[in-house]
This record gives sequence, C-alpha cells and structure tokens, in this order.
Amino acid sequence: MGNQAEACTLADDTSLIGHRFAMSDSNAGSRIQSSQPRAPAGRDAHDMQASMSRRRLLVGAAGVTAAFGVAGLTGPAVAQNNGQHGSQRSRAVAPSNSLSSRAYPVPASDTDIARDAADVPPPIGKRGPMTVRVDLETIELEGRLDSSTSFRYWTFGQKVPGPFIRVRVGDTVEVHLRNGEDSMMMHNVDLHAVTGPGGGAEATTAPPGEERAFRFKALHPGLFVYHCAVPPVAMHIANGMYGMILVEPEDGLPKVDREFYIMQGELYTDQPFGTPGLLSDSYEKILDERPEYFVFNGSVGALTSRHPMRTRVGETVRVFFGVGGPNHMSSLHLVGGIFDRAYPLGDITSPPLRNIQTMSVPTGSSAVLEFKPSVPGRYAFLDHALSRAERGLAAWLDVEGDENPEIFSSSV
Ligand SMILES: [Cu+2]
Repeated sequence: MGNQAEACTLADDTSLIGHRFAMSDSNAGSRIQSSQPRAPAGRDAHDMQASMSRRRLLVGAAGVTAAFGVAGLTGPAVAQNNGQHGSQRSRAVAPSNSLSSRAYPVPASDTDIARDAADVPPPIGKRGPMTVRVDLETIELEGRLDSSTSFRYWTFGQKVPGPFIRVRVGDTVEVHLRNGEDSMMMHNVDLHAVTGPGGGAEATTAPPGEERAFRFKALHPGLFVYHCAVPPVAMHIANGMYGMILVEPEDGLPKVDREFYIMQGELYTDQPFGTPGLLSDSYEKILDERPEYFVFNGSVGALTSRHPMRTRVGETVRVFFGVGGPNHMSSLHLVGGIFDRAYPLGDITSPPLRNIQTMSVPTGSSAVLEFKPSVPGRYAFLDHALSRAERGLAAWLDVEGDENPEIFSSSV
C-alpha cells in the first residue's frame, strides 16, 4: 500500500501526523492499519518546545488535508511535512542536556495527575437493569511524574488511571467521549466490557474539541480494562490512557469496608529514570518495550507519599487492580499480607482463589483481591519483579489499630 511505504520513511511524530490524516477520513479503518509508524531513526529527545512544534505541525497538517483532501495525500506532501519536522526537531534540546536550563531552571509541573486509590464510586445496590450515561473527557496535560520531574500525560479526566466506571450486568451503557479543545491528538475508548466492533474505539474516535458517542449492553459481569485505541495504541496507553469498568453481577459484590482502585502502567521517556525537568516520550523505547518508569496510578509516589491507602485492623479490604501496561504484566504482591480471596483475570463470578501470595495479572486484564488486615503497620503493594520498585512502582497501605501480638510481635 502506498501509505505503508510512506510510513516507512517517516519519523514517529510525522507518522502521527499521517495518522491524523488517516483518522480524519471517514473510511479510516484500513488507513489506520496502514499508517502504523515505524521506529524512528535516531530520534532526539524533544522538550515542550518540540511538543508545541508538533502541535503547530498538526494544525498545519490539517490545513494540508483541507487543501488536498485525504485522497490527495501524496508522498511529496508527506515528505514536505517530514522535512519541516526534521528541521524543527534538530533544534529541540532535552531539558537534561541543556546548559542554559541549569542557569535558568524551570520547575517541573506539580499538577497531580495521580488518581487517589480511594476514588471508587459506591456499589450499585439493588436495582434492575437501566440505561446509564458515562461521560469521558480526554485531556492532555503536563503533570508531576516524580518530585522534580514532569511529563505530558494523555488522560481520561486529567487523572491516571481514568475514572472507575461502575455499572450492572444488563445495563445499557451510553458512552460519550469528548476530546479536549487543547488536545494535540485524536483519542477514543475501547472498553473490554463491550461486545461489539473495537470495543467502541471506532465509534468514539474524536478529533480535538469534538465529541462522539456509542451505546452497548453490558452482557458479561467482570472487572474490565478500558483504554484509548488510537494508533499507535501502545503510545496512547503508555502516556496514561487507561482505566477500568466494573460490571457488577445481578446481586452485586459482597459488602466490604474499603474498596481501592489501582492500575499499573509504564512510562517510556527519552531521558533516563530520575532526570529532572519535563521529560519527553520515547516511541523507540515503546517499540523496544524498555520503560524508564513503572507506576501505580500514574506517577512515582502516587500511592505512597501522595495518596497512601488507609484502613483499620479488622476491616475488609477489596482492591480492584488492573494493568494498563501497555507491555509488562504484573506479579502483584502485598508485602506482609496474603490475599484471602483473589479473583483472577477480572472474573468475579467464578469461585475465587484462596490464600494467594502473588497475583499474576496480564496487560489489559485485571484481578480483584480481598483481605482483612489483622496487624497494624505500613504495608506495601509491589510488583514482585522487584527491579520495578527501583523505577517507581510501589503503593502503601497504612493499617491503623491495636497491636495484635498473638499474630505478630517484633519482640520475642
Ligand atoms: Cu488517545
């Protein structure tokens, strides 16, 4: 295919532009497939300035589309953009490599994109099936990645993960996706709870400033991942576009005292882990599946120093856990705790596994974990692939209450 041949010659950002052309086409399906970007050749790190250049280029590209029409998108037109972008990119300097940035340091954004794990809507309760409207807004924003590091996230609702959606089996769900005015990219949503083409992705693909909607019937109970599915899908997910939808069974889930919402993801930055300043995304590292950061709920410290989970001795705890990925599965472990019940793969209707030390959760999947802390203290959720703890992956559960020396005592 012509487009495919062109895409081979393009650097990543330019391919995204190509994709944006494709997505403006009403017959975009085949073009989406054919405009998959390839690994960039020697891509430089780019900073916000470069990102803004990309935005200008995208706007410019849209103009080209209007002038020539998508059918008229020819090799030379794309090559022109590519050349333009190349010159922009050669001027882009990563913050960490810029000498002037040491003399005039710009503080990293402290905007908190981390979703509090306690941000879970209440159980559905007793009711029959009904029609439920879900509104999602996709927002791109610079947010805190670590104490002195920020990143330009792509989000559902300015938080990572996106909002926890809660419906009942048999519900008709009307999903409205609005792409923010300031977005640079197309976005959409593929919900794994959907039975239908693309999980709703094609039906919700929206350019900046526009809204799309579709409707589905929730046929299967379970805990399902949703994510943006605009190509390159891995990049949209890596940059923060994932969340979960719980489809409760007819009688709901057993009552517990606390419910928490945690998702694991990876961030691929041009700059090495720990570099201060605004970091840029690395498409090359995404293709190589070599993340710099592993995070729970979007950022380093999201569920430790920022929003630690809290409970009390004797309370029942349920964790809705999912892996956005895009590439690395999780070996979820609670240090100093054992999961009384674990529902693998988001299956909440089969009998649970019992007495589980570490739960294996694939990407694009989930697990429900239940336990009752009996000894106070600080507990940590980790991926037992423990190198990832050195790259940001940890969450704290603080348990308050009376000591229970019969079960645990540090003095013998
Ligand atoms: Cu997206």
